[in-house]
Amino acid sequence: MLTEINFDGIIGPTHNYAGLSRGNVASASHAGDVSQPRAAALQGVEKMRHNLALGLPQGFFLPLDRPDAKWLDTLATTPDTAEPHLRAQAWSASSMWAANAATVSPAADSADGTCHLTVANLATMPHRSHEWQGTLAQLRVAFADPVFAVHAPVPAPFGDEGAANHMRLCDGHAAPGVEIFVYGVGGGRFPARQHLDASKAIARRHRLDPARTLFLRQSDIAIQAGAFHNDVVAVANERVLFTHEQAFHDRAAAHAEIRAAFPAVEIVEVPADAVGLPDAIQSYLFNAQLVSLPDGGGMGLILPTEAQGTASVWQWLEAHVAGNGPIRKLFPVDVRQSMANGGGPACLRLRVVADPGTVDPRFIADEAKLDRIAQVVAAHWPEAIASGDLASAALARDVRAARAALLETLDLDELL
Ligand code: SUG
Repeated sequence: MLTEINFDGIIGPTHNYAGLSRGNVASASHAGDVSQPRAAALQGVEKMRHNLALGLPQGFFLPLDRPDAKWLDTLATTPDTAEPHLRAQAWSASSMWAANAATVSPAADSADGTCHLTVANLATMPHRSHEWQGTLAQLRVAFADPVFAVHAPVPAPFGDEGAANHMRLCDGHAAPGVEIFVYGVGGGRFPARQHLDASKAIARRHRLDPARTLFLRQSDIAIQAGAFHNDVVAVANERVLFTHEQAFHDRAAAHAEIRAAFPAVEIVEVPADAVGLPDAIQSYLFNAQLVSLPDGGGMGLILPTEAQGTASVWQWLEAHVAGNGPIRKLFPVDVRQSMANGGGPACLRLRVVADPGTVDPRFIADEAKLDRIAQVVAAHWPEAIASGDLASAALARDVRAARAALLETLDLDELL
């Protein structure tokens, strides 16, 4: 049966705070902090456990091999000898944010009836620009069944950040949908990481129907306030678009285009005078998983605990739930370690509409497997990493061994 599966990126043993993402307020403000990779990964496992307990199908992706010696080799250096900024870029555990792994178009949207995945090039940020090779290798294993087509990235310099800038409206996940690509235009203080040419290339490659494909410009105000991806200010699920008033460049025109392409849409808009962009971005209100709960339970919002701690945000949400809006239930989850690098619950997952039986079962989670993952993390992930630790050859060996232990436990050592 076709269903939405959320694949979460398991948080890798090199998780650290190097302040690498310009335009990402959390990453910049936590630069130099001591990270807690073990606690971070366990928070991620708990989130998966939580969603599984709600009855939602859950998968996962593995951390990539870091520090990335192969990438440093292309720069004629090594983890031991690299300059500190390159070393930090090689150590980043940023593949945890699976929403940036790929753009996914379900089979129902494509002219060839195939589920298409294009791995993101993440070309704008050096520390993320070398994720795609490892991610592509993994997607090719997980989605090897011929119901899927896994594509290499669009070429740089056309920046593509994957599903974080892509939304889908539909009458049920298995039905044909309207796909919305949101791009930014550069020139401001912070970079626009999703380029229109990249989005259009993906839509062509995925053989989407132009009448059911929209390209909307993200507002400059949102980018400059720190919304480095659209999923920091908007999220969609089935007929519902949950969005901030200032998410799109031309709000009225964007809403009109959306309504014309998908008349059944229900736009749930949070006005700027109820929740300003700074509160929306700091709390990650929109970087939430908007999910259809099983057995007609309506929609739930899996959001970071920071949203509960932000008065304007929580007031708006409680009023919405009390007022019988489409979001019926709120589920705060603790992903603080990821949040401090700008990654909320929605960043940590990639949505794929598929029959779980067509996915390599090694990537599908159940309670027992999550227990095993948690055990490996507890035994092997470093407790803390300070910025000076990245120069340690011993730590580099330990984190490699930690990842290898996880891959072996999951019978995925072919990806070592
Ligand atoms: O690309 N942070 C990530 C956060 C990605 C969030 N994803 C979505 N919004 N979907 C980024 O900016 C911080 C890394 C550092 O500073 O070490 C980082 O890469």
